[in-house]
Amino acid sequence: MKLYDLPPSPNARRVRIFIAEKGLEIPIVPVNMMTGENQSEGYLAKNSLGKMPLLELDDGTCIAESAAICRYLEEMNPNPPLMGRNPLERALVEMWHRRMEFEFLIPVITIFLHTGEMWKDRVTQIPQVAETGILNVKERMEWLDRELDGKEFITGEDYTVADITAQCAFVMAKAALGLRIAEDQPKLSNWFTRVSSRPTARA
Ligand SMILES: N[C@@H](CCC(=O)N[C@@H](CS)C(=O)NCC(=O)O)C(=O)O
Repeated sequence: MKLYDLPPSPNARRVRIFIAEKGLEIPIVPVNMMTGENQSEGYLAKNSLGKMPLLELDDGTCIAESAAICRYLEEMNPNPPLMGRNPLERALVEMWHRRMEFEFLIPVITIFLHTGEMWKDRVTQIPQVAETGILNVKERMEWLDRELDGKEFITGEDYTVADITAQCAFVMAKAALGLRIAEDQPKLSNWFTRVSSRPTARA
């Protein structure tokens, strides 16, 4: 098994953190997007969208999409559980995971695509998309601060894939967009400190 990786990518990072939390050792193959390696015939045969991360199994089966990779690894390595222990927990983790993906990770990546210098020649950048996106993400940060009231982690007591996806979104928001958690959001800020201080956070 090997993981095709794009080191600075938040999607790749969430899978790396997931792997580290599981205590798995999976060989990493870095893919150089800047030289177009992900658009090579060989890579497109593995993932026709040319995106990373991608998990290739020993029989050659390729699993793209971070959430699908995490699902496979969870099923194959149930401990520690990162996607819930029973039907209800699994549904609630998925609910929060999707919220973290749709409300934070995808918007943050979209803002970066519409503002980042490196995307200038690859994407038609529309400043208004970024402006609206920033306002929406800020609003969602206020929402999440309220939602974290009385909770250790996004879904409750347990650290899950929802936290992993959210922490990757917040790291990117800060590093690439300068979008920080506001001072009057202590619950969100404390949660971020908690997840960032886990040994796997730099995976
Ligand atoms: N929905 C996919 C998104 C994967 C994705 O967009 N990866 C980006 C990096 S964050 C990528 O590989 N971009 C390369 C490109 O667009 O050329 C997932 O969850 O894994």
